[in-house]
Amino acid sequence: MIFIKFKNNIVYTCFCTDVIHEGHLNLINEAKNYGEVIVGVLCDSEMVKYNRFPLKTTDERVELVKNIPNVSKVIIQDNIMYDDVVKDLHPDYIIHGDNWSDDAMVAIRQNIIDLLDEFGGELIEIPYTFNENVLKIDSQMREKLAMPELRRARLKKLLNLVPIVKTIEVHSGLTGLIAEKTIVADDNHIDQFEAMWISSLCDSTEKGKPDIELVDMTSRFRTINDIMEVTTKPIIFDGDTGGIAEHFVYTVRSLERMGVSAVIIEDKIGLKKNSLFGTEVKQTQDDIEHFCEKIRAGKNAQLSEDFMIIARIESLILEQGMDDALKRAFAFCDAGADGIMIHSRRNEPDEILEFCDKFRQKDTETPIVVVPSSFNTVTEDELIKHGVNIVIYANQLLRAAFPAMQNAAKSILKHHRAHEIDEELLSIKDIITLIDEL
Ligand code: SPV
Ligand code: MG
Repeated sequence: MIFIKFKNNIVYTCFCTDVIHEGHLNLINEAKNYGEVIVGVLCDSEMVKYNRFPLKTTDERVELVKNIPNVSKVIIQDNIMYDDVVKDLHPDYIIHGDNWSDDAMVAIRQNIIDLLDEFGGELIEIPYTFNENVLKIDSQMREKLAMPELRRARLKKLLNLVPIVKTIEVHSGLTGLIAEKTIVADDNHIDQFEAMWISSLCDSTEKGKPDIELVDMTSRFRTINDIMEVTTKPIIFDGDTGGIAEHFVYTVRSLERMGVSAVIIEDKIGLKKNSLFGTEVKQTQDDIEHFCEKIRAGKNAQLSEDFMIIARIESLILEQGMDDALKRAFAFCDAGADGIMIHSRRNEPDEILEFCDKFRQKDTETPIVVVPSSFNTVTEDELIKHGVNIVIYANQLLRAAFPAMQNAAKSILKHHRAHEIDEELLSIKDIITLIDEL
């Protein structure tokens, strides 16, 4: 191919990587044939939405790119979509590998094409370098993200990076994969979950057991391990009441060692029942000082800086009133809690939002966690406005699976064959290729 190189042509490409491999070098080599090469480094908060959590800081990633021969300038790209970049730089060319494999990539490609149509310029797509070395580097990056030390620290980092940490319930390797890989993309929006919740309700239900702390810790840790084996996102563990303080300290150590980022314990005592029963069943709230002792014991036992113990307040669930909820929140923070979870089973979010507003009047820092299972009309934007930092979608994957499975079982029984249900099911091809092999 013959290139006519115009000195002032600008060629732009964006990197969202922690390692420069031969694929990137090929791309720059090709780019330099078209003009002056400017590289964008995607900022951390957008990396999280689109790709995966960066292992290096933005500055380190900028430095990495600066050192590539033929790169004349490095900028930080603040949005995964190219609108600002194209308006600011007016690149004559945008160059990209041809690996537009998933919905997110397809949306980005369309965004680039639309912008270049409007502002002038051309998209150059070069064959993506898929060789053993590049694939190995990619899988090493994934493995690193799953290492306990790195995974554990990621929840605290996310709290400073995204407006609200979107957390989805997982109860198995398979649901872990859904949390890890599900991504939505449209014209100007790409998103994915940032963290995973290991719910006591779903972990118990999955085993056909009631949610009364009957599934013991050894079994719950196995669930964690199954999920950890196939994911990299941070984990928030539902620790129920935490048990007695003398046991809770061991739980804290084990969770830390495994790489879990946070445990949430609720201020109930005696036989714990699921909060969504509210006052329909007998449930007893712990007294403030006794629960504070448990928090303190956990914080003393903790060895790493980044593990979080989050105190869950059941006052609204047990109809003890707003003042009681707030009094407990401040006491639990004083005892060392790293966050507060406030729960409600009302259909409207009013009391939760009132709590958040009142809590934030006195405490602007401590992360607030909410679980909008009953008050599910509330949006993430509303929660952000009221100072919420983590939203947990606590049981939706399990609730989605149950009716779908029941429906399939009924259809087979009814028709005495599996043909009628088949088109509602994942195809055989998809199921046998769903799990990546090493
Ligand atoms: C869970 O998911 O197990 C929870 C949240 O604790 S709730 O079921 O709403 O109590
Ligand atoms: Mg629970």
